[in-house]
Amino acid sequence: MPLIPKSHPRAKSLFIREKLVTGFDNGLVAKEGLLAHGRGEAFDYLLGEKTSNTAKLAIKAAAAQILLANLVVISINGNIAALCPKEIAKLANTSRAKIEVNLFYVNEKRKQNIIKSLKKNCVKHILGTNPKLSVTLPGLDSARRIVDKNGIFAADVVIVPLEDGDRTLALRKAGKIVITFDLNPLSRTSQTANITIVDNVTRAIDLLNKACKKLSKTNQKILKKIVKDFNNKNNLSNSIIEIRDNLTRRLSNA
Ligand code: PTJ
Repeated sequence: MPLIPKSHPRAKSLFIREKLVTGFDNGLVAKEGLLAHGRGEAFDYLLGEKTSNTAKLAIKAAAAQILLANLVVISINGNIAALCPKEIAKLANTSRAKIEVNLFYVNEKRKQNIIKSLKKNCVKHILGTNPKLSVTLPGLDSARRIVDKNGIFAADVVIVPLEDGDRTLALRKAGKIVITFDLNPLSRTSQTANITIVDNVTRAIDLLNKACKKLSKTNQKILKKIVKDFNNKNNLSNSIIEIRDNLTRRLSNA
């Protein structure tokens, strides 16, 4: 008998949780990553565990921004490596993005496990692995400050799923355009990024891939208009309103 029956009313959420636990057992995820996932789950619950129209707007803006970029880098941490390595490989292909491993709870063994796992999932070229190419991102004290000279340091657009607020601010100060996936619309990362996709990365990443494909033939003028028309602050407010409305519905159903 499987531990989580498919018929369980919360099976989807429990399967995602299992990916994190397996990632932890395989040495990809930090202990703290399990806690970070729990916080995400709580917000996902409040958001109704579905991709909202607000998130879809952010996904479209993110795709346009990615297609307009000179150099896109996707920053990989333990949670992302455990949750969606195949989808990350696909996004790197469709958007010509580079992939860089960058950990908050820095640990060389875990980094090597993540690199191995990414390679198994068809990621060919991984940055953040050659100490000779390490440079420091100014204005940051955490281990995330060490970045690759040819990767995050050189990028004009950086995708930072499940990120801590300090680096988002440092990246913005360094003139980068920051795209994030964060289920918590109140987090510092959400509030500081240029484009915040308030959705579970496990749902939104495929939608971002599809949006990149769909817009790939769109001319630059239209892509620029999509980005210009997107307002992150308004979008975040709408995500908070969605949570409020979900709670209000619960109250009236009680
Ligand atoms: O592997 P490391 O060492 O780089 O560490 C990675 C973690 C995630 C532990 C580290 O970056 C961290 O501590 O992150 P925070 O500050 O806890 O922020 C993570 C954010 O991601 C929180 O706002 C969560 O709500 C959100 N989150 C968690 N799971 C998901 C998520 N957002 C989207 N999809 C998820 N599945």
